Amino acid sequence: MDHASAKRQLDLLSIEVPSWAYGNSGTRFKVFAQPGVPRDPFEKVSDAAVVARLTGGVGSVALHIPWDKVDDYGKLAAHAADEGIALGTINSNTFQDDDYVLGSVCAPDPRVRRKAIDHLLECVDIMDQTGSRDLKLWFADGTNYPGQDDIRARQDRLAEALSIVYDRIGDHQRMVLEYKFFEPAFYTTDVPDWGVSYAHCLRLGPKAKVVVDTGHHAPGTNIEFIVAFLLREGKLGAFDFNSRFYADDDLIVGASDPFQLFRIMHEVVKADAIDPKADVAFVLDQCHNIEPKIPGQIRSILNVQEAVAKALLVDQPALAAAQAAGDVLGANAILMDAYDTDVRPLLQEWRVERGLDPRPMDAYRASGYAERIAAERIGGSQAGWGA
Ligand code: PSV
Ligand code: MN
Repeated sequence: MDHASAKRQLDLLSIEVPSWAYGNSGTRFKVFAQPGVPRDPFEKVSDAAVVARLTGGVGSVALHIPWDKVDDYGKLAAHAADEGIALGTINSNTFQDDDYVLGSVCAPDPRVRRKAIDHLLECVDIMDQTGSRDLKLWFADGTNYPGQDDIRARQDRLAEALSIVYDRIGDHQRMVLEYKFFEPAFYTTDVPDWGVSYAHCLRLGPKAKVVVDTGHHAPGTNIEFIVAFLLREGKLGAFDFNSRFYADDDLIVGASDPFQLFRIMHEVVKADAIDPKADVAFVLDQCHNIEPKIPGQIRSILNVQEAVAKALLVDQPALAAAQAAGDVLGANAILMDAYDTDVRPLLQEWRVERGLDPRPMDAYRASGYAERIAAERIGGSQAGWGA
């Protein structure tokens, strides 16, 4: 694709940032506090909007319920609109209550299952107020020991809960079902892989789609294959972008394996799915435990934009011709030529043409925003993972 067309595609790319990336976070060993961290969802939205304004690549911010519960969602949506950002996906939380020790929608106790379903329905009520399209479902459900529970019965319970929620969502809304192969359960996980998510979504209907969280696979999994397959089936609803070295590390997307991110985005570009019309949500799902949060988010957006720009530069007709001719090395070289291109000048040009600073990270440093929030956000309690 030529540079002018690539820039037009970059205009279309809208990434969603997670509210929880701006709060304090850590591992199970320690949560580290940082100065200036938001104390409520309004301040999280303001920080997300800074990332949006500087990068030109962010359209919305995902909320997590109950972490982002507010009395008046209309007020939060108005605040977001004032800041130039929309409220996006509502992430449900069926993993942080003592009742969920044996699972949520798959738990053996019907009372616990009902409680989890009620939470999901409450999330749909919130979506109605925020104008959100997507309900994100990630279940920490599973078992730790062989024989602990009936694997098949748990699938029945899952299917029942999903269909109750599916019946409640509006025609313009969707359920997106995320999979993860282990953790916190270590023997069986009830939605461990894309196949299980896909099978449930297929049965539910067109408003149910699969979420590919890039950190939720076993080492060596070919994620771009999964992406290509789901795109072909029209069942890829969303990405949760992050990167991993070991497990669900939630590190900055593209930090551990930028080539993998490029390969994934190549499949997205080939399916013409950068365009919001394709209804694939590009969401970050990350935490910034040791690095400053807003710059961490800016870096993440730049990484996605760079991967997309490289994917847009793949010479598709030449690639198709080489593939048809069985030219193994020729086809591979065409892909690698695009990956090896330094797209930073192209992205700088793109920003300047859109009235943005060509270097968002420098612009953030120069803005004084970090110093301002550190001075202003005194008192109250800082938002943190799980609060
Ligand atoms: C689970 O690991 C997950 O990826 C889900 O998307 C959650 O919503 C998110 O992390 C935050 O807990
Ligand atoms: Mn996720």
